[in-house]
Amino acid sequence: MSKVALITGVTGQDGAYLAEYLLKKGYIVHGIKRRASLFNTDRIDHLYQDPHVENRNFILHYGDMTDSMNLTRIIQEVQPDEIYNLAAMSHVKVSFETPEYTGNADGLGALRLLEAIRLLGLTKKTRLYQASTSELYGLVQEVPQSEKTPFYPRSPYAVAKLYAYWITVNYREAYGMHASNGILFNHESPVRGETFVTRKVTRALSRIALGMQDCVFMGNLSSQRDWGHAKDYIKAMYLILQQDEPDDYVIATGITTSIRDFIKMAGEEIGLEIDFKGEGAEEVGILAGVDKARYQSKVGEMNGSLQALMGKEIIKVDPKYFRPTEVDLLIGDPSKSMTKLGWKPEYDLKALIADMMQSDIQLFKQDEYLLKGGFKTLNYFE
Ligand code: NDP
Ligand code: GDR
Repeated sequence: MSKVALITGVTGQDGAYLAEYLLKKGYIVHGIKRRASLFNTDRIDHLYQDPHVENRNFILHYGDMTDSMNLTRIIQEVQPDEIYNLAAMSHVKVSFETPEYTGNADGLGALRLLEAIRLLGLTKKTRLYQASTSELYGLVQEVPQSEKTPFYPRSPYAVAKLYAYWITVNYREAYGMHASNGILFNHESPVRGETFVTRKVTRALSRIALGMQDCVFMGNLSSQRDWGHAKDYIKAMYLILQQDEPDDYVIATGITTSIRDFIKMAGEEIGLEIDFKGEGAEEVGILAGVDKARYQSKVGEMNGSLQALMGKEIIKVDPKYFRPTEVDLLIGDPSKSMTKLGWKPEYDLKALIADMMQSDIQLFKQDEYLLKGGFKTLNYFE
């Protein structure tokens, strides 16, 4: 008998990779997607199965983390062996603008799932994975951050996730549920949301390299993050639910890098040399040179627009991207997950950047073609 998994947030970065991974393992995968006025299934379209065909193993349900009745009904129908709660308003900066909604979806949303499992009498059958986050550590108490490091959340998002973390622990202790937290540090990929910093950079540098854009505005360039590849991190989610006992695990690489250095590395990947000067809101990144051979092998023939940017400011800072309270430094200690789960990441930061840059260069080459043909208007969002 195939195992049955239910993934909330299946249309997101992690949901898409996890759904594909579980399908390959022979699972029947159910996913919850939100109703939107436009299609929002780009990341999972390759997994789509015609609803009129019998014996599907990938099934989508409309739902929302703010709707208890909807979640309870879906869980009753699906009777899942495993629930992966990945749905969230996941943007830290946006959570300052939508704090109540974020608390409802990200905090109470987790409670709604746990309570549904309990009320439906599924506590012995259904295991739950809660997508917890390194944002819980917030204001630096110690580095590297481990399962024992105290939390100090610094945004409405992180405070909501703190509730979700503890309600997961509480249901485990109170009702003996197999409910676990993965405290995942930042993880990225070619399908990372466009407004998170890594993807914003790989998209902007791709457009700059192709002569489609002159400059990009960024926020705090000095914060440091422990970045891994989403493909590696979803495997840890799966492993956490396969353990005999529920528990909480840090998933990280143990290496931290500043936003500034990430930009430099992403530039180097395609042959762009970027030098930074100045401080704070006055800091700029200048296109100091182009390694022509590397550019040619990664991007193609160099065009005049890029030549014209030589010596110019291609990175600028706009304080509108600063956060009211920032998380300055994250470095995770993954020793527990490595020892107990046998988890080990395959991608390092260089390989992650190569994957993202290659994908975005390809994406904007297609855009360039469509723009030239008059089939598209230039339209990008930060
Ligand atoms: P994404 O933002 O890419 O995906 C979030 C998913 O949640 C989307 O499918 C989104 O739907 C869905 N969603 C948002 N609000 C609701 C709602 N009210 N009801 C139902 N679904 C909703 O996030 P990631 O894939 O990057 O992250 C997955 C989870 O892991 C999130 O909970 C995030 O907070 C957490 N996390 C992420 C880390 C990272 O570095 N990526 C690190 C640590 C934790 P739609 O597509 O319609 O917007
Ligand atoms: P984060 O990711 O807040 O760590 O949350 P994000 O990529 O948004 O920011 C990382 C750091 O980069 C700085 N920064 C900018 N950020 C954005 N988005 N845009 C900019 O222009 C910019 N310039 C500098 C930020 O200030 C910050 O310090 C992510 C999300 O996936 C969460 O859901 C998840 O829980 C955590 O990672 C772990």
